[in-house]
Amino acid sequence: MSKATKKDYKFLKNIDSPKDIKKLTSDELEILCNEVRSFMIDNVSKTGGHLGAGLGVVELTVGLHYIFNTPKDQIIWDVGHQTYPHKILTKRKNKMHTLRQGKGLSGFTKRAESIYDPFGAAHASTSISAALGILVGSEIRKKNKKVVAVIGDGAMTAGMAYEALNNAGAMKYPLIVILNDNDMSIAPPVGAMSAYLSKLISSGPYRGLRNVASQLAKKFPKKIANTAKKAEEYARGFFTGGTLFEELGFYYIGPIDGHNLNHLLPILKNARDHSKKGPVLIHVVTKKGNGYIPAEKSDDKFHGVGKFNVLTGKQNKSDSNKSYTKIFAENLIELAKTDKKICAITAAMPSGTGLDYFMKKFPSRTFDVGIAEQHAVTFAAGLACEGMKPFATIYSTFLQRAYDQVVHDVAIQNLPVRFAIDRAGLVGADGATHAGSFDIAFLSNLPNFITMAASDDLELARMIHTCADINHAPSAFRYPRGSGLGLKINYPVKKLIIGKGKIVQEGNDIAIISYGARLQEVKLAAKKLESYKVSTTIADARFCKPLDKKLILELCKNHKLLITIEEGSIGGFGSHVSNFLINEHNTLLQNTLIDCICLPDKFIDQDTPFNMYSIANMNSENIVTRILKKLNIKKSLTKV
Ligand SMILES: Cc1ncc(C[n+]2csc(CCOP(=O)(O)OP(=O)(O)O)c2C)c(N)n1
Repeated sequence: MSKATKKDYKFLKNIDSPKDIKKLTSDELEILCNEVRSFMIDNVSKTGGHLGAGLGVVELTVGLHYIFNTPKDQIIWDVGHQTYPHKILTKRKNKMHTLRQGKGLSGFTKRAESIYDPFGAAHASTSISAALGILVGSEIRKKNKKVVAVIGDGAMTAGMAYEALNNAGAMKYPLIVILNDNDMSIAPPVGAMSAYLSKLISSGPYRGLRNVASQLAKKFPKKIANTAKKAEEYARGFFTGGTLFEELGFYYIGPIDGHNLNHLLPILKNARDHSKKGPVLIHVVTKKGNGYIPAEKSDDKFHGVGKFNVLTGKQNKSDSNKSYTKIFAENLIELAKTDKKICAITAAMPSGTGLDYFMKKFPSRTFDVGIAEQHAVTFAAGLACEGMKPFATIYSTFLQRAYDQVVHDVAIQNLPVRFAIDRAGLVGADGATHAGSFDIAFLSNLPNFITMAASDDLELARMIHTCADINHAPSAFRYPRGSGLGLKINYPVKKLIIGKGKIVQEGNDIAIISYGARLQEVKLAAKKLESYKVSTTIADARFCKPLDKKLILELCKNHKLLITIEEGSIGGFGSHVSNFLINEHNTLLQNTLIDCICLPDKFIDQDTPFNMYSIANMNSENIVTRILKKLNIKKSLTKV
């Protein structure tokens, strides 16, 4: 339970923007923190969203807005999933009930949403780079602002964070980096960095007010620095603190209890006032889910939740079909039972990708590499060199980050890495940053690659089993977020013939060839078209590469309209089909119209997946309208 009494928002009700926070006394700030927590829990219980991370940074958020002069001074939050308290305190309190919904507040930071969000995020580990760029730009243009990056210990596992630290340490600008160390990513964090941070924390008690002056001695003008030096030496001898960051050129301060405003405020103030000589890293220790017992007690600290009961913390579960993610995990487990070469890689997403199940069965063949998609892909390439059968299991949106590794380390060397691409297509509440829009285009254009998209549960199972046997080339299969159709999967699963699609239904007038999970909407559209006496052939392409040229040719020859559809951007399946027809069978196009339905050339904000596909004009109703228009048939409101 939250510490503040429900609805008793004595101070929060008067807070519109950070300038209102500055009027409060330190005791009142403490109460405000409890109210923010309570308000956030109430809101997220109705909207769902990322709760644990925000609960962990309430004091830090209040402290930052109390000490710094936002929005002139800028706070760059990494990932942005922990910014609900920040949103509440920066003029968005009254919109929190719209969080992650259509036309509502984004679940992450977003420049277009608020002047208090100077940099948009959602993918991890960008904050230090962005903050450094903003600070350098601001110094060159003499804007005289303070810039603070707040990055989690999970996000600190990504290479990009080190590239930024390395650069910032050498540049000597007064960047302030706050490392929010809650010893959690979505799952417990992995790797040597995590162990290093634990060592820093266990090497001494938290530093509080008493050590602040000594900690910042180097930053003070010379006279004061001399006086403070003794204390500083004592402090440094006593604590082992921060060698790695110091070597990178940062002044390390910490570890500090991130829930104790009495410690936080003076340290933030000193960093603000005395950071002229170079970058500072403040190591703050917090507890993910802090102040809400169900979150604190749960394994994932309520990282991401659906709607829930505030009193019990119990989440509303809909009894829907098995998710695609689970189907993937079960099939990979089935394969790995008999094939010891099969192994799986995740970049800090064991539960999101279903590899937590795989890990339980095959711990020595599961690799959580941290938030490190680039490394994940090249690591998988290395495993493939040794005859292993790696399944690099990465959300479509996060695979974007590893594109050079996909091209240079996998495709050019023709290494049989299998890419299991979860969250393909539009994903709903996480919005544009998490949409899996581009992988069809950016993988299918690569020589050597074999690419597939699953239209249902069974097809996904067949693709996993097919991929396990592709030892001569890189391969990829994509599948959407959410539940499958509840189809029964019998083992052994029949494998697919590479490059062969299938006819789902035969018709005479038009043909729709679907690549991936839009197939269900296509079937609905074909049903609706019957009432207009339009008879539809439906094909499931299964493969974008290699294309089933024979099937495409047949469909083209025998129908007056051939439509492709896919849950991805231009440059994907439709482009491959049209290229093939234009380049190799141009004359056929005199008799057959070609139309390619794909995601529009714009980023679609968060909404329900259905509404997002409506905006993209890709639901059955939209497909019908588009086809009737092509056929010059007037659409009647009563018929559809
Ligand atoms: C490039 C990338 N990969 C994966 C994710 C998914 N993801 C979102 S939050 C998160 C954990 C972040 O951990 P940390 O930075 O410690 O923040 P915390 O949630 O613990 O506050 C992950 C892996 C992401 N946002 N971006």
